[in-house]
Amino acid sequence: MALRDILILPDKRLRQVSKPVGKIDAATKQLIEDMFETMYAAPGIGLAAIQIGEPVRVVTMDLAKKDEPKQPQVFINPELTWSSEAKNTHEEGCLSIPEFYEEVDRPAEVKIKYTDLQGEQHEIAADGLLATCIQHEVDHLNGVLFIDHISKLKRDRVVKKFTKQLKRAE
Ligand code: GNR
Ligand code: NI
Repeated sequence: MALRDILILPDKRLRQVSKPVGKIDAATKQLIEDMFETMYAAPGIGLAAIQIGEPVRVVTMDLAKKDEPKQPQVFINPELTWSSEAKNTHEEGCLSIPEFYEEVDRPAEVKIKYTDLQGEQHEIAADGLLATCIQHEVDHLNGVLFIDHISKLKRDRVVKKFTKQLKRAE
């Protein structure tokens, strides 16, 4: 297991389109372990592999509340196969954009096709927080960040702030 660094805005790697996973081999399983360790430590409820610099289509998630047992979930090559017309607004945050939160409108319900750790395919329906989170993560796999769904004014402001922070740290 290894705790990995999380890429932070405006890191260009966050804009890469991640590649599908072929075989689920030892390296994939190691990556997934690292992702869980990094996600739980942050802490976050979801993580896309590109957030630790690995441009492959793997997502980890755990939506359990603090007082509940862990519910680790892995989505390999997740695809949205359907999304509802009806929208839902949810306040989102992102481990790659620390301490910035904004309301985002997304389809309220989606269907997701994905492969599990055993290589089995599934298709599930999602609403509520799962629908929000899986859309946020599939966006990461496509190089899209939640700030791309907010107003240009707010987006430009947050990108500028993080760009300044990076320059100060250099
Ligand atoms: O930890 C996270 N919380 C969160 C809250 C609302 C909507 C999406 C998320 S995902 C985020 C972790 C993250 O950055 N995943 O990519
Ligand atoms: Ni994110």
